[in-house]
Amino acid sequence: MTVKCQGPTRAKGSLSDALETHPPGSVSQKEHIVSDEITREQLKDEIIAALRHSRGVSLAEANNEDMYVAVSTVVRNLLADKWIETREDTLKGNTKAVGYLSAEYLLGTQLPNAILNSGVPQKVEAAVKELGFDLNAVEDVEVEPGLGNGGLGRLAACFIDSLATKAVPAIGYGIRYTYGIFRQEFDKDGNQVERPDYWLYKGSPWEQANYRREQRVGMGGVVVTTKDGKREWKPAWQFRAIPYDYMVPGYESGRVGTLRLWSAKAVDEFDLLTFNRSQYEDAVKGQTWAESITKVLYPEDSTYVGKQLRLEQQYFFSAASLADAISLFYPGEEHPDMTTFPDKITFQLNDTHPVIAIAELMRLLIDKYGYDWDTAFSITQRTFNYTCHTLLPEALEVWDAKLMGELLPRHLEIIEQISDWAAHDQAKHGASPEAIERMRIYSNGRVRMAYLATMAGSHVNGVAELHSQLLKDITLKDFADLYPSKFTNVTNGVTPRRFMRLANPRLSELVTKTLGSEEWLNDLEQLKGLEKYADDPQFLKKFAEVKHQNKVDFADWLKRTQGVEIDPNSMFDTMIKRLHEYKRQSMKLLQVIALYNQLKSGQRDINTFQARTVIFGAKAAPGYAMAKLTIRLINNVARVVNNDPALQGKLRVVFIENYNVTSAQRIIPATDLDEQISLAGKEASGTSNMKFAINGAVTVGTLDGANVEIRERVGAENFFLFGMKVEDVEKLDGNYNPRSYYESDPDLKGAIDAIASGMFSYGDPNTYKEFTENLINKDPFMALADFREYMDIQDKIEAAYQDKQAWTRMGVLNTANSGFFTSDRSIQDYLDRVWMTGSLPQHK
Ligand code: 26W
Repeated sequence: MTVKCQGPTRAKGSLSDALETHPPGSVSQKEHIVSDEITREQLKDEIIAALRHSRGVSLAEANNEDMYVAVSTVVRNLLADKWIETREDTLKGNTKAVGYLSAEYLLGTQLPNAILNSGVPQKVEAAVKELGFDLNAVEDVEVEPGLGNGGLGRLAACFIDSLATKAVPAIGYGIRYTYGIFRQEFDKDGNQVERPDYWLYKGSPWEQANYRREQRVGMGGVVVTTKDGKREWKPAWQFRAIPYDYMVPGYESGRVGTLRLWSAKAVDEFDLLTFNRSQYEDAVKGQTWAESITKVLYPEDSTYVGKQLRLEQQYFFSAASLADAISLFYPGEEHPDMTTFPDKITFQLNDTHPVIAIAELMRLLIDKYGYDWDTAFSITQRTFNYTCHTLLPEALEVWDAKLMGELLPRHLEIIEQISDWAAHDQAKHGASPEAIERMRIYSNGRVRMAYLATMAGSHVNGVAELHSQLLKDITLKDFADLYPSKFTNVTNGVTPRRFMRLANPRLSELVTKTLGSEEWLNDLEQLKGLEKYADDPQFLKKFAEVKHQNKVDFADWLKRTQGVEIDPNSMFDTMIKRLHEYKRQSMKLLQVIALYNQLKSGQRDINTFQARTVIFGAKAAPGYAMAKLTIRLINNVARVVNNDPALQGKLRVVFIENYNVTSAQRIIPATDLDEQISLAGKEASGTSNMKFAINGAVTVGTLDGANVEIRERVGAENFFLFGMKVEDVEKLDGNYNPRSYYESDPDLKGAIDAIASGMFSYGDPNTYKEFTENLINKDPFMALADFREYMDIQDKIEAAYQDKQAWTRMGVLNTANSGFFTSDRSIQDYLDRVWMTGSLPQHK
């Protein structure tokens, strides 16, 4: 019995006229991927068949794991037709497609999202129920693919969801790491312990190895000059690049996009000759070496590590993706007309990690397809766009030319030529010799990937207005002065399907009831319609009830998963993000310890104190010592504070173990106050801030990244602002004496002295010496300078929280005015400002 999916309706009108009337990104009419005619009976039959055929078990024998695979298989099959149709449309090339190149995708669990975007969530849930299973328990079986570190990886996942939902012809390209971001455990002393994340332990029903599209990627070797004077690269090693395809179902667009993740394998897996010479290990050396390329994700998320394997990973997926795109749009053509390539597909470089793709396309155009340098370069420039996600100098990738020359000798040659071309072009545009020197892509044995992307691409964008401005004013100033129209901004966004509809069904239901339809889910600005209910006591009551029930759920989950008790009637004050000094988890900790000291000393009355639960979630890069010491301190402050009877449980600190997308989906809907307290000018954008605002939490934050735009849109009166602005930081930079703040602020001194006294280390004064010394003597991100204002704003917050209705009103106005922060709007901005602009931006 085949389930009929909505036939290829668009077959009638050609894609072009469809797109004429519906420019890219505008979905004509709502279209479910799976036809509504499907019945629960049909779904039940399909699931039972999948249990028998793909799991070899009867319904009676089946457990949640069997059901997870069976339901996943059935939903995949329901999406298959639209997947094939979408792919065909994408390749018709009537409209330019988008290739999103990202070394990271933090996807989160797939089954709930696929069921939602299939368009028949209720029927699937009912079918599973009638088969005697609880869909939530079945969904909990799934291990999320942790193929990313943090913001950048999750943004890529939100973007491919929005590309499919807005029916933009697109392909996401990345790496299928066998081991994703490490699983974090805390040992008995509260230290972070990294465990391997073998997420493919039981395979994944969501990936499909697509051997027909495997590619070959070379590395190492030498470059020779052919008899006709051409340069030719002779790689020493060849690797198989196996694409694993993932469905990316759009929401109500009737489209299913593709995420193609590359996995490395040896060309000849096994060297029998060596084996027969009983050198067994050597016989498989090739295989293990090859597979090591895509074995594990680098767990650094803002500190560049110039390791060869990292460059191998970057080149491997960039080269495989380019070869795949060319063979997709010029199937079987030996001599494709590559001058049309930039009109068929435009590539977005997700930070500098895939920028080597620029040199790879130049190599293909010159060495393989025989184009002259200038033609090759203009094609390349029109093909690539670069998004920068950071402001930290230590996060900018600068490769050692020697290392790059050994692995990619031909690419280094080409980059040297681009570097010379750039210097020449900059001189032509009136740059001073000093500026040209500063802008050098390749000099002193170093290759600056951000500069290569800026000069060899057509657009450069930051990820929030403040960030994009700082890129033009500081990080890439010389380039912005010369090529102003190359620079633009696209403020980040998040998908409301996962971070509202799936994470917060209660709020989603209230919003749908109040607005009268679910259209807000792919037109999030409609949330504005809630504004008029901000003073409606009934609505406020329901809104507060939703938040409270979410807090009860979260408390249950925390009890179940970590055995920790928290009080849903306390204020849930959350800080979830990677552990990094610029994000200033340390300042949050100092505030908690100061509170503790004040409550212990009676300086603050425990009886009137607003009960508060401080929730942390954060992984630290394994090599980042200060970050790991901070994690240990947070866990030990929690141990002391939570077990101090004097506090009557009114101040509790919780550290969520192994913070990831799944736990974010549980914490965010349950949060009252969200902490976005980075030093102004350091957080490029932030995206958790957007997720919290959409889910009705109120933010305490600095004027940094997208906090600025969130505050502008939700209203200054619904945002707790504190701290130095970028210009204050610049003024203080260079003559900052943190010790003076330590000595002049008793709360601050008390908190730091408590740490140094051994209060959180069983009396040992040395455990956190590095931490306290670093703060008092260096404090690179000025936590001490912003501490007082932070303490004061927290007092205002405590007072504000007393008035539940007023607080709820602020939550409603955050939700109502956060429609802008949908990733659908970000994608539309990329379409308008970067991808569909057709021509190269004209320079003066
Ligand atoms: C080379 C090591 C490395 C690895 C990852 C350097 C930098 C990165 C990422 C760019 C770091 C990252 O995730 N940046 C975050 O990107 C988010 C999405 O744009 C922003 O919202 C965050 O502010 C930014 O820190």
